[in-house]
Amino acid sequence: AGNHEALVAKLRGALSDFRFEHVLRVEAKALEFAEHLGVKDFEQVSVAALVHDYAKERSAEEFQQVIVAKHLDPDLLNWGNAIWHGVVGAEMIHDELQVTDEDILNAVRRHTTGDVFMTTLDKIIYMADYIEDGRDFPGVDEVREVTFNNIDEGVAWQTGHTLNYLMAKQALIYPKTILTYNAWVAQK
Ligand code: DGI
Ligand code: FE
Ligand code: FE
Ligand code: FE
Repeated sequence: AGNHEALVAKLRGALSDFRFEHVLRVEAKALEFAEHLGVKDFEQVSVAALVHDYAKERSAEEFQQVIVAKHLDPDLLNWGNAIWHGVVGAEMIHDELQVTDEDILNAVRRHTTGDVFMTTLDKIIYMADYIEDGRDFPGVDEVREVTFNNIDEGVAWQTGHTLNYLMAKQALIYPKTILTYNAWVAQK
């Protein structure tokens, strides 16, 4: 539809070529999942994928301003772009792209850290971002296969591997990342 073309044009203008192309590959993969899972609302999947990294190239100052102005959790100020571009980015997507569908905004908020509770849309965006055709890391073909067989197992795979990767480089772990790990990976 015309809406779709207009949104793609806006994102082409807002993002570097490198990121814009990533976003298009995430959209293609997300639509594959949607069809595979029998999800009806392709338009919702499409918009969520297209906007998911909208804020990724914004400055720290811009994120800090939004956190303060919108009274978001002040602890966010202790984090950086990796955490901000989803959680704070959702506010920019709402205000600047007029995306008001809370299911889409939540999928953006959850796309980096996952969450304890995830909707099918959340899982589709979380996994499409991770295994889109441009991604290349050890195990990517395995996780592609796992995810197409069972998207929940894909979510668990990504959550476990991302936490391992972050710990191996002694990165700061955002608390929600640990909560996602406890919910999806840890033996209960
Ligand atoms: O924006 P993309 O690069 O397409 O993908 P993304 O939003 O899933 O971001 C992935 C990056 O975020 C990846 O390098 C790992 C990082 N990340 C995820 N959880 C955490 C984190 N970084 C830190 N420091 N802490 C986390 O808890
Ligand atoms: Fe992202
Ligand atoms: Fe991701
Ligand atoms: Fe992404």
